[in-house]
Parts: sequence; structure tokens; C-alpha cells
Amino acid sequence: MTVAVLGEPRQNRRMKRTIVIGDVHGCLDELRDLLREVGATPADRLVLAGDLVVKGPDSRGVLRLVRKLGAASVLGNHEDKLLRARRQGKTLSGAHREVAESLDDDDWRWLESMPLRIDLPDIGIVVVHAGLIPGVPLDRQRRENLLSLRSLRADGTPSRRVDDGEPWASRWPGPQKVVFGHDALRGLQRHRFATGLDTGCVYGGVLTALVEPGSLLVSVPARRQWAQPGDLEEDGGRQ
Ligand SMILES: [Mn+2]
Repeated sequence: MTVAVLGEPRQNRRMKRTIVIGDVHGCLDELRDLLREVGATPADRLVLAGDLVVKGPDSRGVLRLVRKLGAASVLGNHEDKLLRARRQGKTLSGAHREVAESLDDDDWRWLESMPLRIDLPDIGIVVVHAGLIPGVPLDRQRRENLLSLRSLRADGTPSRRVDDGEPWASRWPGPQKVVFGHDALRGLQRHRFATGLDTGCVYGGVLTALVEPGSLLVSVPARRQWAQPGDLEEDGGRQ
């Protein structure tokens, strides 16, 4: 499993912050709005929760901006889908195909480098795209859950659906605090040891950042609704 460990942000007289941002899905203007709203500077450590691409208006623009800013991101299920198709020489359709055709070699290289988990040991946070199974050590977590988990059924088995059990994060026992995305239908989740940041920007909701220290949540509104929830099978919505 690929894991990245990020050191502390650069020392700076004014601030030393970590900014974690939820699912952007190609919403470039909103990402810029959010960075402005939190007053992001090069001194901040910038981490994204994956699914930077697909559904929204400018996936490639988002990839270029986060690269330019030196941000890190975990792999989301939509990046994974693009990468798998490319490796297997499979033909994509619809929005995924459009995005795949817009990417250049640098974009692909950056996608290839996205880890499944980012550890921020200095602030006791781990970032994953979707979810973790309580009681399973971090290094033993399954890739499919990291990319797609949303719920735990009463018997503890995992589900990618939002209407199929409790949010996994409500049962996460810590001690690491987990910051994740992927669950736009549930929206902002604030559990004792887990914070869900997918607030459905691409569906006309808001784009949300967690700023540490201080656990400050900052959101900016979508410029418009860019996609319908549940219009892709990966969404796991209430079909
Ligand atoms: Mn996702």
C-alpha cells in the first residue's frame, strides 16, 4: 500500500498551518475561492482528500493548480478509475473519458504518485479518501475500503452505499484522527476521531477545508450545480 508521510509545514513567523480540503471534482473556481477564504500561503501545508477530478468543469485546471501549489492528495476512486483504465488499455466513457483525454504526461505522472493514505504525524491526523475499518491497523486496511467505504452494516461488514448502515467514521475509535471525503450525501461529518469533508461542492453544495491547528472548518459556496448526485455508478447513492 502506498502511504506518504508529510513533514511539518515550513516554519514561518506568521503561521504554521495544515489545510485539508474535501472533494474538489474539477471545481477550480471554488478551490481558488476556498484558498483565498482561508488565506492560504506557501507556508501552509496543503493536503487534499482525493477526487480532484471528474463531474465538474475543469479537472485538468485543478490538477495543475494543486501541483503548482505543491499540495499533496490521497488517491480518490475517480483518479483510481482513470489510472486503472489507462494501465489496462480500457476505454472509458462519458466524463471519465473526457478527463482522461485532457491530461498530459505530467498530469498522469502526478496521478500515479498519489498515495492511498497521507500521514501527518506531527498533528496526529491521517487523510484517506473514503474510509477505514475500525479495529484494523492502518497498514492492513484494504485498498477498496480506502477508496470506496461509506457505511458499516450492523454485523460490521463494509458497504460503499450511504443507505446501508452507519457511517464508518462514527465508529472509528481513534486515537488517530482521520480526515476523509467521498460521502457527499451525508455531507459534513464531525465525529470524535473523524471528520468528513465532502460537502458536495460539485452538486451545488459547498467546498470545505479543515484548518489545523484549531480544527477550524471553512467553506465556500459552489458557483453553481455542476452535476447531479448519483449520476455515476461509483456514487453509491440511493438508487
Ligand atoms: Mn469518491
